[in-house]
Amino acid sequence: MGFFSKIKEGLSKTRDAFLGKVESIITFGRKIDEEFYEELEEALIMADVGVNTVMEIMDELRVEVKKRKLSQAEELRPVLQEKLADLMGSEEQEGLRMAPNDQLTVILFVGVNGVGKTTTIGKLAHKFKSEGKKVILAAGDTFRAGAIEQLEVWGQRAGVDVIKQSAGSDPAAVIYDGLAAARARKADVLLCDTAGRLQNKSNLMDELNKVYRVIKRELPDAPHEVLLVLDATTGQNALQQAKLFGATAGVTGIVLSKLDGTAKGGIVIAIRKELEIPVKFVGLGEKIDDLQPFVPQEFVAALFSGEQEEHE
Ligand SMILES: Nc1nc2c(ncn2[C@@H]2O[C@H](COP(=O)(O)OP(=O)(O)O)[C@@H](O)[C@H]2O)c(=O)[nH]1
Ligand SMILES: [Mg+2]
Repeated sequence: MGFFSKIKEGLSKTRDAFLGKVESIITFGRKIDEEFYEELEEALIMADVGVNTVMEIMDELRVEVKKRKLSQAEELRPVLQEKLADLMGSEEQEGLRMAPNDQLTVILFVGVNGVGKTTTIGKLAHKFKSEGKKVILAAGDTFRAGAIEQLEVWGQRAGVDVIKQSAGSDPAAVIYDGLAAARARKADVLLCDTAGRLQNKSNLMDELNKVYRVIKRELPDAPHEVLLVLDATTGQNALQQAKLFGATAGVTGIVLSKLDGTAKGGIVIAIRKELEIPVKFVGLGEKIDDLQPFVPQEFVAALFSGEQEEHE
């Protein structure tokens, strides 16, 4: 399945809610008036596009309506799509920063409990492996019961090695071991799992800082990416987490997981608009190939693509 059909399928809940609502407001023969604007605004807010972003879109829509002398609601549909697309920026998908010249690339995963870090690592390991890369996973979540075993299951699925220590050991020591193994075995990519807990617990941030410093000390150019995993089903809360982690953990990119499980997929738009951090991947399910690079323009296109094209 190509990116577009995959993301369309993964976005079906958001699309149904969003498009369904938009379609019910933008009806044939309806005039653009205050009541119309209010309903549209509400529909966007319900999809978790974010209040600030919605306000901005609404202002721009009003300007366009005046400029283009529109009076019919249905004329606004392409304008809305255009505005959302503008908002997402025109640049292509931002790939991962990889080490040059076949050197080791180190990627650190951070995020609160249950957002999908370990699952994303498993999916990404599979992706790299199928590109012919040698991948090693480091079981840096030594805190949560069963976390190491869970990563090992993903390692088996993806067919890659997992470096671990016993539960409760120092995460920084595990990552150190991971780096040593990755170098000794001439791996291309090291994916480092970490514990979650709550984002406001300062010991978690201290722990992440220590892990970060150990990586930097061993390999000054690493970590090449610090990916913050956010759970799309938590809507605006995900945005708060992003602000917190972004400020303290040196996050370079976002993975938005569980887009398939929510009608609040508009959160991608809010994240993109309100943060400087690019969304690099979206999680669209629990299976090993349910991770897709995030392409902003295709996201908007998928959001607006109707049912009739579903089975082409
Ligand atoms: N539907 C869906 N479930 C996901 C996705 N990513 C992760 N999950 C599920 O979310 C739960 C928590 O994931 P996990 O990787 O253990 O989170 P962690 O605590 O951050 O490592 C698991 O049940 C995963 O199967 C996704 O993209 N879609
Ligand atoms: Mg985990």
